[in-house]
Amino acid sequence: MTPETARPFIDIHAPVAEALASGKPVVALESTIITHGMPYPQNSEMAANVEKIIREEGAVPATIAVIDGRLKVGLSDAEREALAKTTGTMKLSRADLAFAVAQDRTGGTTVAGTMIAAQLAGIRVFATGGIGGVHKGAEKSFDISADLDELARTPVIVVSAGAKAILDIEKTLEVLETRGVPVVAHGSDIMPAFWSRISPYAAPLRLDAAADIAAFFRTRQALGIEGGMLVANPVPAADEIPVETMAGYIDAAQRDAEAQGVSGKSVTPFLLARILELTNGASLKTNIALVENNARLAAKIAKAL
Ligand code: PSU
Ligand code: MN
Repeated sequence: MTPETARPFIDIHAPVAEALASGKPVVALESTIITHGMPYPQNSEMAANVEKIIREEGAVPATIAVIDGRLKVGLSDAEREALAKTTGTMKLSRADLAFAVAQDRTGGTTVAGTMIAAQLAGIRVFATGGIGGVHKGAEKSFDISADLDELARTPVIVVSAGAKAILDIEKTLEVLETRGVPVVAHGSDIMPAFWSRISPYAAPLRLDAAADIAAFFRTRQALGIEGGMLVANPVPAADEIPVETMAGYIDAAQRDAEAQGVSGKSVTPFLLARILELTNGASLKTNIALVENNARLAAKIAKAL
């Protein structure tokens, strides 16, 4: 599965290699959420828990990261824990994944970076929290996440809770449509908004069963239609923060980012950290709950595939 030229740079963790060889379901997990998305020790607890949930569902987790220049597909507990504690790591997307490998650096992989690694390893399902997308004010800043282009080109199913509500969800949906990325809401007619179960926007497509999502993906591949697919899985009702409550915090965080001149790769981590402060940690609790919820669904899709 892995291209010959890529092999010297990739370490596939033994349980993941074994699962792939014997056709068992594998779910990829990103690591920017560990290195840039949550503080220690919650990042470490979340990462361990999500792996546990995937195993409980009968699939094998593969947390992906670059450690000292090695592209790791699946981490040992010790490696995952060390990564969660390491500060000053890179945030690796399509543009800089190979830079980190060539320069022996360490970094968390974004949705785009993780999709590339998953594809290289032959993993077709990936669970995360929220994808990057079109930022509010993108008509001025041009800040559009590389995650969207990756979804358009790399054949991996990404299970998310939608686009982070710090983004312009409407424009994000427009770009996904233009680039031919199917957006499938799981069990809902409405596009979720990460911390909240609903956004003001209709979901482009809806499927209720993991098996149907797997069948849709297989059909797409059979028809020779390239690229990935975004599954938007609403956060469980018990864990959600209502849209109206989040709106004020998001606006405040946005204003702080502008006032402090935050730009580029730092925007998403800055907003997440600021919202965590503003909500007194409630946003983090919801973030963890939705990632766990996505891991569960991703494992079911991987099994159905
Ligand atoms: N979801 C989270 N926390 C995060 C991210 C997603 O709950 O930190 C990360 C993902 O790795 C995503 C990245 O790919 O943020 C998007 O960053 P940017 O907007 O710079 O492309
Ligand atoms: Mn960006």
